[in-house]
Amino acid sequence: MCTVCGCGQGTVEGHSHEHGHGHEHGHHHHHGHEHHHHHDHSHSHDHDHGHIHFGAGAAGVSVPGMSQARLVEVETDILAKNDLYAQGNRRVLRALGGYAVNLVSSPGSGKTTLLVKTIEMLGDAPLAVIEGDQQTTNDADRIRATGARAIQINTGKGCHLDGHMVGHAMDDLGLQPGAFLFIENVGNLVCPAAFDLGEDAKVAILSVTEGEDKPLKYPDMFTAARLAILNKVDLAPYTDADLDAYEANLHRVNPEIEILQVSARTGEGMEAWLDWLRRAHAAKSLAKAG
Ligand SMILES: Nc1nc2c(ncn2[C@@H]2O[C@H](COP(=O)(O)OP(=O)(O)O)[C@@H](O)[C@H]2O)c(=O)[nH]1
Ligand SMILES: [Mg+2]
Repeated sequence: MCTVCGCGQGTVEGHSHEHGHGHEHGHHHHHGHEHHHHHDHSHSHDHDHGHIHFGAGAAGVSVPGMSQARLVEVETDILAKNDLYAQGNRRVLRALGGYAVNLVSSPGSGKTTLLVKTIEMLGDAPLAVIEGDQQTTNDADRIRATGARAIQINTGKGCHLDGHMVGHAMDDLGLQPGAFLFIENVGNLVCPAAFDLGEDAKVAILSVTEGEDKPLKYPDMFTAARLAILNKVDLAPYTDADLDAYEANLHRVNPEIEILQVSARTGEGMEAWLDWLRRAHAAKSLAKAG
């Protein structure tokens, strides 16, 4: 179990991923404390539950048999290891002249739809995609249908991608020089905020039906993001969505955040997003040269 966010992820080593050459290659190690746990409702089968309570201790979670001090130690260790992997990924990307975007959002806000449209609009530009989901290869299949290279990472019980998983996927993808790397994180506005993957920018997608208060409720994510894409603006006229309130709340939690209003469905705002991407990539290349 991951004590940073309380998810079922083993450690930074615990994951399975699919290689580019097609086979599923699981290396799942169970660490941590799992035990049989009886509920007052009955299950038709007997199974293990990770027993995690979010609590008020220093670690923010409580795990039976582990002191708060020990938990903080374990969390720090997990994040320190993750940061080493992330730094390695960043070095590889810099050497290649690549640019990586970590797309974060709640499930269904339009990450895959936006990526498909982005890939179509980028035309011949070299790019590759890493897809993160707990289960299925649906999203990687959607990306591969465009002709782009994509690797699916299934995190099982895990709720976020980590630097180690992304490093393996980058090896398998064989990134081309100057490529864009798009990483679609597991749909979740909480845990992906804590894990650096070595990306150049986190881009948070928020769709107009999710509620104007979401930036205030999940400030870590919107603080970590450099750009927020307010997606599904085509639906705004049919709902009571207040786009100004979305923007005001985003700026309240992160005064620096850039915001683009987009519809991945109609294409509205997509040129502005493509401009943002190209400018960010060019700025990184200039900084490297200078
Ligand atoms: N109306 C509308 N629907 C969208 C838009 N973007 C995505 N969707 C739909 O929202 C649903 C979830 O999209 P998906 O890309 O799978 O979201 P993800 O879970 O964040 O990857 C799908 O039915 C999409 O067709 C948009 O801009 N406008
Ligand atoms: Mg998706």
